[in-house]
Amino acid sequence: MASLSDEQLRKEFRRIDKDNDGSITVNELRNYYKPMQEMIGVSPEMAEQEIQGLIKRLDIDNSGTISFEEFKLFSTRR
Ligand SMILES: [Ca+2]
Repeated sequence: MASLSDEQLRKEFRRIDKDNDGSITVNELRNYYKPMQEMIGVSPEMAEQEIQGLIKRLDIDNSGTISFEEFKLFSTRR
């Protein structure tokens, strides 16, 4: 995810934001991320830890959800 364009980021964001309300909840992130983790052989416990870690890093204003701005900040920082 090093050099994603704004448009790519939006696409990615929309893919995770299942109900399209413009913010990603823990559940939405989990639904998106967990199957991917399991596919590459990560245990559910590890996947859950990853997800919790991601949320903590992404949710800058501690709202419990991830806005596109937060998502973008995170993606461009790496
Ligand atoms: Ca949402």
